[in-house]
Amino acid sequence: MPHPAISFDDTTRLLVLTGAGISAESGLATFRGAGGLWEGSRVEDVATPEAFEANPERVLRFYAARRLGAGAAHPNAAHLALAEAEARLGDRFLLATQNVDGLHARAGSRHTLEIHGSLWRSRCSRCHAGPVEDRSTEIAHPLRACATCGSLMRPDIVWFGEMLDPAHEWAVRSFVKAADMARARLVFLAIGTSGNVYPAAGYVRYAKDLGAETWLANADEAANAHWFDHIVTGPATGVVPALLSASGPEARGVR
Ligand code: BV8
Repeated sequence: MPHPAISFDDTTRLLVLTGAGISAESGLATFRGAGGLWEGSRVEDVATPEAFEANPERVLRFYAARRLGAGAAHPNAAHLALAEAEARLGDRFLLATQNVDGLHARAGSRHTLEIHGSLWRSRCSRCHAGPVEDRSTEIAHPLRACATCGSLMRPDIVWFGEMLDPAHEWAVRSFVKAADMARARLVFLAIGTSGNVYPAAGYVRYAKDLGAETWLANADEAANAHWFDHIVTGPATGVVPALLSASGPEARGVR
């Protein structure tokens, strides 16, 4: 059975939230579920500021290993479909990703909110100098000192218990509010996320409360599934290009 397509008109706005599942077919592990990252490492040991304080080398090795994997991965058809939808919709499109792998940018997405940060940047754990680009995959000796104050550098990643960048939160909420004020049709599409991690898992409710039509494209159930009007179950590379196929003529050939 063919996957459904979201209908678009000239005023439809699209807010997309992606999670680890969109990168699964690029070969990157998700967090929860069989073979997930949290099976190999406990969140408390590698993805909290306390973990970094207690054992920075273990945390830095975890992220160096993820850079190795992400560096060898390539964007897939779902990443590419989102980049093409952005090119077609322009400022009627906004992508917020929980992923830190950088695959959306490599697929051509230009205006992506990396709400949980990026594997490819590090910042000082004390003086907040940076962030600086970090492509190090050095597992054996992962410690790096800040060039400004000499303290340890840490991944530019939002760990559990840390606030997201207020500018990102503002951008998501403003996009939804602007659609509501303009009485424009807003579609909220979540892709490859289990809906467990807040505040990202709450964006669908915020959008729905302001009138959005909500879609979930996921391989299986999500914890916040009850907020979605439409649930399309399947692999992102099969589902997402079909869902976005009516978002407009090919960007390259737009008349
Ligand atoms: C914060 C680091 C203030 C980067 C991550 C209520 C409100 C606010 C906060 C909280 C709250 N309740 C609890 C909290 C605290 C906490 C939280 O949400 N805890 C959860 C576990 C209950 N939130 C925070 O701490 C946030 N900070 O709000 O600060 C505060 C602080 C304390 C207390 C109150 C307020 C910070 C959250 C960010 C944490 N950092 N990662 C990294 O290492 O990557 S989160 C981590 O989970 C990743 O970023 C990941 O992206 C994210 C979400 O996971 P998913 O992407 O959904 O991945 P998952 O594996 O779970 O699911 C993948 C899905 O894909 C599956 O459903 C699967 O079926 C599907 N799939 C698989 N293959 C495919 C597929 N789908 C399609 N195609 C396929 N091929």
